[in-house]
Amino acid sequence: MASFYLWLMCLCWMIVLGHGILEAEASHRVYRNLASLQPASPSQTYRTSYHFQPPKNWMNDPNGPTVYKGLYHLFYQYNPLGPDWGNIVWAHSTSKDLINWNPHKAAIFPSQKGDVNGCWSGSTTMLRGENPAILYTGIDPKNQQVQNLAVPRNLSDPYLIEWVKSPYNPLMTPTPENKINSSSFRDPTTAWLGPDGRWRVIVGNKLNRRGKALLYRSKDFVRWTKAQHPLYSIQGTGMWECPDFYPVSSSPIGLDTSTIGEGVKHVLKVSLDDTKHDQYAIGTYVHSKDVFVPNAGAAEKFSGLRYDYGKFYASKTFYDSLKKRRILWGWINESLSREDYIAQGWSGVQAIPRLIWLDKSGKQLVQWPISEIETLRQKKVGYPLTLLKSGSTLEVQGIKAAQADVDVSFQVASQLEQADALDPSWTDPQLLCSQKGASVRGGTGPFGLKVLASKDLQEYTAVFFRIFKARNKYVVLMCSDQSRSSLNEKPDKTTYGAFLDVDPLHEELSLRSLIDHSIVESFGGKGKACITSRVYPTKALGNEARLYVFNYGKANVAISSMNAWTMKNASINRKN
Ligand code: DQQ
Repeated sequence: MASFYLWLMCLCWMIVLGHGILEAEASHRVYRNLASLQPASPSQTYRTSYHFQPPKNWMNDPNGPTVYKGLYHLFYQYNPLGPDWGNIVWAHSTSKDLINWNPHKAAIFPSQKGDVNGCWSGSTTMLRGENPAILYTGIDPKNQQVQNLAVPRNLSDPYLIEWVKSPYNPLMTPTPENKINSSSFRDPTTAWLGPDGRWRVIVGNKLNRRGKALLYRSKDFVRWTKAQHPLYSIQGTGMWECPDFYPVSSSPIGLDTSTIGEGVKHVLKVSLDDTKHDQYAIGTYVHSKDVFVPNAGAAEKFSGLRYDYGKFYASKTFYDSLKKRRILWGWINESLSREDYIAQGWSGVQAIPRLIWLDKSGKQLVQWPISEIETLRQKKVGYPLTLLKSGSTLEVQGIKAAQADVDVSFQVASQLEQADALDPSWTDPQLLCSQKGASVRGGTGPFGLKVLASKDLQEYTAVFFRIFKARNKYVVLMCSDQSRSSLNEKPDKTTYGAFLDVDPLHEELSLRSLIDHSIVESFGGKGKACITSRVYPTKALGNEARLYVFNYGKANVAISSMNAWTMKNASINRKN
C-alpha cells in the first residue's frame, strides 16, 4: 500500500513537471496536464444504474476477467488521478453474480522496470490446479511495450487482493532480432495448453500495415519463445489490439480455452485500432501447425463480422467454469467531447456481460445478456398480441423508462409484399441506416422502439428494423438512430446499423434493449446482431424519459409479444 501511494506521489510530481501532450503509441493520446484534472465532484446526470463503472475517473479496457473460488473478478484499465486516459493501473472489483460489484485496491500498478511507465491490458489464465496467472503489457523505461507476469500472493484469498510480479519480468520483449515494433506489441490473451504440454499465447502486433497475432510458446509460463509464424495476420488492417482466441460450439454451453476436438470451432477476435471496431472470424485451429484457418470467405478483413455494430471495444471473453459458459466483456467509450467528459469527472462504462456462443448456422456468433441481469427486473408490463398500424406510436407505460429492460417480437410475414427493393449497391448497413433513419418512411419498416424519449418526442433514440426485398430473399436491416438522441449538439450522434440474418417470412423479429440512462444495448434476432449506443438526452432524463413502440412503414406490423420491466439499481463499486 505504502509503495502504491509513493508511486502515486511520484506520478503527481511527474505530472506537475510535465506539460502538454505526450503521444502514447496505443489508441489513446496522453494529455498529461488533463489526465490528473478532477472536477470538484463527478456529475451524476449520465451515470448508469446497473452498468459497471467506477465512482469517478477514467476507465477503458476490461482486463483479465475470471472466476476464482466462487467469486468473479474484473480488472480494468483505470486512471486513479483523473477522468482522462493516463497513469494507467489495473483497478479491481469482485462479484458473486456479475451484477453487483465490490471495489478493491488496484491489483497491478507500476512498480518494476518492466512496467514503470504503465500497466496496460492483458488476461488471466488458470494454470494447472486452478491457479490464476496474469500476463499483461508493461511500458518499460524506454517506453517499449513488453509482456509481464503477475501471480496472487495468497492463493487462499478468494478476493486475490495482492499480486506479485515475476522477478523474471519482462518475459517477452521486442528486439531487433525478432523484428517486433516496440510500440506495437501488446495485450496478451488468455493462454491455452496444447496437447504437447506447452502453453501458447498470442500478443497483438503490427508490422507496417500488417496486423498480426504473434504466437509465443512456453513449458513453464515464464520462459516464452516466439514462434516462427504468427497464429494469423492480415495485410492492411493496422494494429491488432486486445486479441482474443477461444473455442466455441453451437451450444450456449461454453468451452474452456484449451479445448480442441470434433465439432469445435475457434474464434479470433481483434480490436482494430484504426476503426475502433471489434471484428472476428470463425475458423479452425490447426494445432499441429499452430495456425488459425478462417472459414472460407471469413478471412479478408474479417468479412465485416463484429461483436457489436455500435460502441464496444477492447473486449475480452473468459470461460466461466462455475456455470460452464463463455462470457464477453466490452468497453463502451463516451461519445462526449474530451472537454465534456473531463467536466463530467468520469469516462467509460462496461457493457453488461454477455453469454457468447456459435450460431447453429456456424457462420456467426450469438450474444445474450447473462441471465443474472434478470434479477434486477422489477415492475413488469406485458402486452398481448397487438396490431401496430402503419404510422402509429404507442407509449409503453407503467415502468421507469430511463432504466428498463424491454423485449418485443414483431410478425411481418403477411406484410412483406410492401417491402422496398434493395439496391445491390447498398452493402454498408451503417450508411444505409444513416440515410434511412427512423423518420424516413419505407414499405415494411421502420418499426421498433423509441427509447430515452422525451414526451414531446423532440428527443429519442430509435432502435428499429426495416425490411428490403432482394433478388430471392428478404434482407433485414437493424438500426440504432441517434440523430435525435439529444438536443445538445456536441456529442457524437453517429447512427449505427447491421444486417440481421433472420428470415422474416418464417421467423419473428425480436428486439431486446437494455436501457440505462445514457446507454442503450440492443440485441436483434435473439442476439444475432448487437448495437450499443451512448446517448446524452437533455429532456428525456430520469422520470421524464419515455418508451414508445412505433411503426413508420406503410405496412401494418403485429407485435406478437412485448414485455418491459423497470430495472432496479445494482450495487456497483460503492465504498463500504
Ligand atoms: N488500451 C490499452 C492497451 C490497448 C488499448 C491501454 C485498447 O493495452 O491496446 O490502456 O484500448
